[in-house]
Amino acid sequence: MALNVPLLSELYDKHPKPAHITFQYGTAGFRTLGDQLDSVLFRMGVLAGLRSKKLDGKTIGVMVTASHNPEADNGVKLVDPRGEMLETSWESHATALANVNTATEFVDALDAFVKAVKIDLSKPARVVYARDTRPSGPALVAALEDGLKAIGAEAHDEGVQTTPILHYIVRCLNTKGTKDEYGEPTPDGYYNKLATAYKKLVGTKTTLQPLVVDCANGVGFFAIEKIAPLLDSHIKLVPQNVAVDTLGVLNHACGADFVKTQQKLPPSLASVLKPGERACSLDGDADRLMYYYLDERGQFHMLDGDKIAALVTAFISDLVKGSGLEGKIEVGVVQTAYANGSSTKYMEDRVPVRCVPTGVKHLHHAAEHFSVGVYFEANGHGTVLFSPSCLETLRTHEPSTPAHATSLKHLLSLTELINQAVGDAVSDMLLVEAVLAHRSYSGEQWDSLYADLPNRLVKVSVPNRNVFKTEDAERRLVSPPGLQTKLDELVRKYEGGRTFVRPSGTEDVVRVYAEARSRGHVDELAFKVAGIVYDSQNGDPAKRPREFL
Ligand code: NG1
Ligand code: ZN
Repeated sequence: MALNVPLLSELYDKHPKPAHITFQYGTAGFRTLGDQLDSVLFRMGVLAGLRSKKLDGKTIGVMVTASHNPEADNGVKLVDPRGEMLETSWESHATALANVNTATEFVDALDAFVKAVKIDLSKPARVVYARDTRPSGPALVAALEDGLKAIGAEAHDEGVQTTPILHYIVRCLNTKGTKDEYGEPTPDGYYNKLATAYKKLVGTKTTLQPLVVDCANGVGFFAIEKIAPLLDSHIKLVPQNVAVDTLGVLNHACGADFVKTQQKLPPSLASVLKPGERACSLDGDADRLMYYYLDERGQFHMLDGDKIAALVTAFISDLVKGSGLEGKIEVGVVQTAYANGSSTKYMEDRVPVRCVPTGVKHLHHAAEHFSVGVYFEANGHGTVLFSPSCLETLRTHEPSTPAHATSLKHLLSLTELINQAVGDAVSDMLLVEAVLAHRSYSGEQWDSLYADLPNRLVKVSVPNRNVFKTEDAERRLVSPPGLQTKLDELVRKYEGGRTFVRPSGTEDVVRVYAEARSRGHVDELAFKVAGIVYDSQNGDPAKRPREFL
């Protein structure tokens, strides 16, 4: 069977590539202004079909979202059969296809690709897709559908869904009828699975105070609306920032990224949250989660991905001990260089900890090496993975005391509650709430597990961020030459100082991270480093950002 060249060419011409743009499949797929992505979506439809054919007709997912980015942005990423990110080796194929300039080039590139990776075109292609609430979504989905048609894929539209629900559905579809069956492949299947597991886990524990949930004016609101009634009286969710139909408000002055980067309360919650109360923020596609609370004096305190990881790791470790499985199940933690130094210390005192480069796929793969692998990025994206052998142990273990049996039962509920495919704000929120209920912790008690070192993240615009190359899980620069030595000299002057510089995988900037013992020091350190980075690229002194001086 051959490619349908006339159809591919005809539909290709409906989705011309804007001139002078080079697209790149980065850590979160393609991401840029929504109105520039039409050609990319068409091509990703074709590629998703080919990926499915290559994997013998397994269902591939396509998610149209730009997550926490501004509303005008959009993006697309492919989801592999077990609900994980697209295999790395295909990222460069995606980039290559996105950048060809004519129908002939496109068909030739497809032809060469089909031969090179040995795709049997007679195999079926199955693709399921969804989008977030961005206004550019429907048109981009139409372009995607043309791509799916051009490659002859059987396509299924899940409409507007959170990113984690799409990943969940992909995993369910591909495991249906196998021993790894993951659940009913529908959004309702997802809500029921999570709600049932949550209720089992909290049982008769005292109900916590209502939880304010900032939905970032995005798709997360739909998920909260759907799951809230299924939780009965176990927890009351109070959704805020729910204006999904209002233009211009998605992720604006709200949401997980706002809280993490601004380290403050979304202004819209100022009149909602009272001293002593906790709240959380989702991002625009509901795969990131940030918690926070106001102390008795009304002061804001943030509980980020690192704090979530610490809370969950300690809880799971205790359950493993409590069920008599210590030594048989190893709990480990995976972080990136952005993890707060205090969190790393807290974890290292309890469990093995690994540091990997930024990007969910790195964290996910490293976490798979533990029986229970907890991974969270400081920005609130993360989950907990249970290895197949751990699941087997949990299912077959014979508890020797009633206390062992209770802990075992809780561990089994956790394997149902926690999304095994990808970081999931709704699942993680219920996980946190369950642990808080078990521990009888307030936000303040949770926060006191360790004290964050003051930290600062700064962006620097440079002409070409690709000249920045790193090693040691991005903690050190190897290029431009000599720059790391300058940073080493500088950081030595700050007590508890740590800094690193890396090119962003999702924005055209270089990121500078710094931490130190005091707020004043960390700001000074971060801006000095940013200045050094800017100057190293012969940045125009007249345009040097004032704060870098
Ligand atoms: P980049 O732009 O590569 O720093 C950002 C986040 C990552 C990850 C990706 C994907 C930070 C500092 N970086 O990556 O952790 O979440 O986006 O969305 O938060
Ligand atoms: Zn997101």
